[in-house]
Amino acid sequence: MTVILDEELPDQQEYTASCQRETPTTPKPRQDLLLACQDRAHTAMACARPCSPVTPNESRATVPSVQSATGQRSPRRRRSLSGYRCLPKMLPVASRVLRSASPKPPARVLLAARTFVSEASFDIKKCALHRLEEGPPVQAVLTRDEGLKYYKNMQTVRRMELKADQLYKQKIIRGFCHLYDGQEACCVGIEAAINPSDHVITAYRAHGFTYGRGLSVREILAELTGRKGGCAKGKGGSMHMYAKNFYGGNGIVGAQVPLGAGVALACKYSGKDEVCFTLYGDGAANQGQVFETYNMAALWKLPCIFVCENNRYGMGTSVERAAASTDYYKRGDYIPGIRVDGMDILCVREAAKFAAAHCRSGKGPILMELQTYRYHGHSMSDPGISYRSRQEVQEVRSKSDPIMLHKERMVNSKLASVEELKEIDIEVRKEVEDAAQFATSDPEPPLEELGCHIYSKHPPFDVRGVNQWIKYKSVS
Ligand SMILES: Cc1ncc(C[n+]2csc(CCOP(=O)(O)OP(=O)(O)O)c2C)c(N)n1
Ligand SMILES: [Mg+2]
Repeated sequence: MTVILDEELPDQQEYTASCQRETPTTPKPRQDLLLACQDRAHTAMACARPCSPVTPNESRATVPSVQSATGQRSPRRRRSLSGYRCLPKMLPVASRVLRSASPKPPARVLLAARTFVSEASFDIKKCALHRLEEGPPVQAVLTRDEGLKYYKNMQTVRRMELKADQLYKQKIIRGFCHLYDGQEACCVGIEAAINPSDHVITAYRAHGFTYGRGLSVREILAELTGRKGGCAKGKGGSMHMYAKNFYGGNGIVGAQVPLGAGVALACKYSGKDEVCFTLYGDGAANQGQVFETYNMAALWKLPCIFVCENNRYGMGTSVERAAASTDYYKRGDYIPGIRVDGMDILCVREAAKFAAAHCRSGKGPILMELQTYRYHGHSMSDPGISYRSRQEVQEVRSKSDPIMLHKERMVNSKLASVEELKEIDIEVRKEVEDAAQFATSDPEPPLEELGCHIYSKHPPFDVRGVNQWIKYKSVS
């Protein structure tokens, strides 16, 4: 299997980035010479990439266009000269390549074949089962479009979290902040399996699900920086983000579990074919209220999917030190359960589909344990290496990173090319940069609004102890 590292081909990245910059003052060199150089440089780079399938005998005129994740033709790849504003910058690179490459007639030059399969089937890890005869399938079909979408979504969550880390260290984000990097396959995989009309509730590690439920990076980062363009108007922060059919973002460990069962009760009561994914951590799994909720959900056959995101630690305590049984998928006792590889997006997707179908068929609740890992410490105040070693984190990153695994799958099965995924990376970085720009320049919510939005339907009112805000007028 070919291993693709996250930061592979920095030269290609630099090249593409430089293509986006204008150099209006540099005189334009001869166009015919530039095109020739450009082709050789492209060719050399394509040949150097270990995972690009290559086809002989393709000349410049027959190079197929690269499609972006949205299926649109990438303007940077167009053959017109307007797409090559960077050519003056490319000249030194191209001439180095020309000097080193043996002169070959264009017809014999190798170029990356940009033909992809439209779907591929993969063997996935079998889930361990509890009180179930049959579990999720052990094969999953992935279409090219789905694969590109999952890649982009996971990469967006990863980059957004890394940006949040940076803004926190710059003291632009303050207060609580729990990052989700490492766990991306869980939120993107579940979202891939359910309908927008289904429901999700989670704990405070909520940024990934907020994005998955349809909010933009801009709204999430602006919420983290406490600005009025944030998804809770800058008043909620990291732990209190909401979207349509997404109920947060809850700071009290385990408290969202009974709320999730309540949402599932509403689904059943209103007779809609909807389900509620109720997420909690391995730490929360030891709480009494979780077991009370299991009881009611099973008794009333609620369409509730209990999802325990087992990331191996509750704050600084490992699961072995905290739980008498770490078989979280069995801890609903009379509730059927599945243990799922939470680092593999296809496993998560298939398991979530299976669990949702179980609930929709009226069989009552089901429990899903997702075995995952968080790269960051518990929160921004935890460096995350006093109770676990750097090597442990490194090992998970290098062997089972969800984005890397998905990328390998896509490339090795010819669902996508390395270059194309790189383009998505660039798009994502830009989106996150723009969002950060917004999140640091948008004004804070006006002071006179601080008493609003405490209840959804009531006008602002004096809150005992905080009504001093009312008399201030905002100047921003
Ligand atoms: C009722 C309650 N007790 C304690 C805390 C402090 N606390 C915050 S997070 C946490 C650990 C939870 O770990 P886990 O459920 O595994 O979630 P993870 O952070 O790993 O996502 C604790 C004890 C709290 N917020 N609420
Ligand atoms: Mg945990």
